[in-house]
Amino acid sequence: MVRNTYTSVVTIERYIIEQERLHPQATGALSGILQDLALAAKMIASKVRLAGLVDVLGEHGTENVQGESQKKLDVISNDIIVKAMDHGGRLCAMASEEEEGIIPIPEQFRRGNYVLLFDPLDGSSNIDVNVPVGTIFSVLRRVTKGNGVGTLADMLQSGYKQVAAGYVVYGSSTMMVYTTGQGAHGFTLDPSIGEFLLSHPDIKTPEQGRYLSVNEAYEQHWEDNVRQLIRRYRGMDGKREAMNVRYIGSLVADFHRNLLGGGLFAYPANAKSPTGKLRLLYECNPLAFICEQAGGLAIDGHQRILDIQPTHLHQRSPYFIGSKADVAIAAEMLASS
Ligand code: P6P
Repeated sequence: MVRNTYTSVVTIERYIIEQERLHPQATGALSGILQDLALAAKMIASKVRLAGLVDVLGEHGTENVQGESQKKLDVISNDIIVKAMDHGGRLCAMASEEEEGIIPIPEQFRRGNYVLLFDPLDGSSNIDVNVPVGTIFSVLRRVTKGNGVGTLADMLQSGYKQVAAGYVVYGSSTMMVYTTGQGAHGFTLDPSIGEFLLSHPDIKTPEQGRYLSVNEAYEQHWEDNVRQLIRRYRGMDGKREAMNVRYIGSLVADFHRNLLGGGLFAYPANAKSPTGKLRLLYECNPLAFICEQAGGLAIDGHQRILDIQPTHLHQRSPYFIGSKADVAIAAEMLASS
């Protein structure tokens, strides 16, 4: 555990190296992946910051695999990450919310022993109205032998197998939060020098929180026990005090606020999305890793998110994530379903 013993400025690059030193057997490949992701985050931040000024808004005219119309920034962010990550020699494949299949590492580049899964710009439908959006990433060690291109088997691993995970929130400031299993650490971008600086070492989320983030417009489409659960969080059954509802419709922004302030984000299954809306591999798993490292918990209503054995690259999952005591109520009240 690297304590923030520094009173001076610590850049993300330096912190990553210091964490690497905790593992004498480390080759530096994972550090390289994280440093390249920090570069990609700075590049995306520069685009997002100008979204209102440059004619980047509006439909790109293509649709992604989810059948959603793509904002140009979705495509640009996806391309930025692919181009920042494909030649470092540490990855054998990537997967993105914006692309149907596996993204191979081009033949001309060396391949490594990791795979990267990411949502390049989650919540992008909010860009036009200047609501914070985010990038989410997950890193796994390849499980297939040899040094060929990574395969689906390398991607379809349970979340507890992640070796690193993180997110970037492009909000009032740009922050990158990551974990390699030694705590969750937050870095704030100082755009005047183009550096992510350590601002939130070893984040711990409150045991019980004040914020409830859920889209209650779906109440009529929830199972009855979910309806009862949300009533409990809202203090309507007299069993606990009411939580403050905060829902901005941008997963990374809602998650980040609750991680720091305490609370619960819920995207239950509903009649329209019978397996939930959020994507297991590159949304639910990485944020669950971060949340557990900060002392929180993430479940699908029946089991720990990180224990789910994936079967499809873009599979969805019901999602309850946040302060441990708040998620425990969900585990208890949904277990019977
Ligand atoms: P709803 C954005 O489209 C997103 O994927 C997440 O960022 C966000 O939490 C969720 O969907 C919002 O979904 O159905 O409440 O609009």
